[in-house]
Amino acid sequence: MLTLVIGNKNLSSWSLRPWLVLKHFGIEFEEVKLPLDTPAFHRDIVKYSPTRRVPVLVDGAITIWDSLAIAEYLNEKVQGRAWPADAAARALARAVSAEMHSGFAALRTHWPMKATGTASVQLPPEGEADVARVQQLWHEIRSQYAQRGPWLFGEYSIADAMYAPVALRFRHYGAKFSSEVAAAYQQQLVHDAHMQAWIADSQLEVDNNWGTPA
Ligand SMILES: N[C@@H](CCC(=O)N[C@@H](CS)C(=O)NCC(=O)O)C(=O)O
Repeated sequence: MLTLVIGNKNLSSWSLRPWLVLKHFGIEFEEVKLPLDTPAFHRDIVKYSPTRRVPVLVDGAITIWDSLAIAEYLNEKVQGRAWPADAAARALARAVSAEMHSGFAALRTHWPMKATGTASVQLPPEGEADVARVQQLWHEIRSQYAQRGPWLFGEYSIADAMYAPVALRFRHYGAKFSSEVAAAYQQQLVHDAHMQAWIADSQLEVDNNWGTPA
């Protein structure tokens, strides 16, 4: 049995990614949730992760930290089905996933993920540039792959999980869309049943003050 250690569902964008990959590919797992920025987190994370960060996946004697490394490990568990089947789409899916993993610093800093609620926060120019780049990328790829299905490359892939937290950021901060195609894809990510379950759990955390130090 796999164990995925995650942070608060309302806050932990990196945790959401592998959680969605597990759900979308029907891989059974046990979820362990630690409250970020609390003494309990620092006490318990050392039992699981050498980096003291979430997410971390434990599969028997194997420990995998970092969301993209976990996604790649899960891809092997499903015989490569978590990336697009054709080589050109797969190469592009890997490129945009890596771009998400190592980029968009201004967007991530100024619009931290919140799975619930709304807020109005003005982005600096570099944050606006990140928003524009995400929307351009979504517009171009969705326009190319629309006939294959509703996800970024048609069928669900790791690329969709990598961009899922951005869909929640756009929702929370009320991002304006420059493209209807990009706006429709954001709705696809938000209204996904697994995403809705994550959002419902996030709302329970907020309602119960879960993870807030006493
Ligand atoms: N590159 C890492 C980032 C992981 C990360 O920054 N996790 C944050 C929460 S979303 C964390 O564990 N923070 C706790 C801390 O730094 O004490 C990944 O992709 O998994």
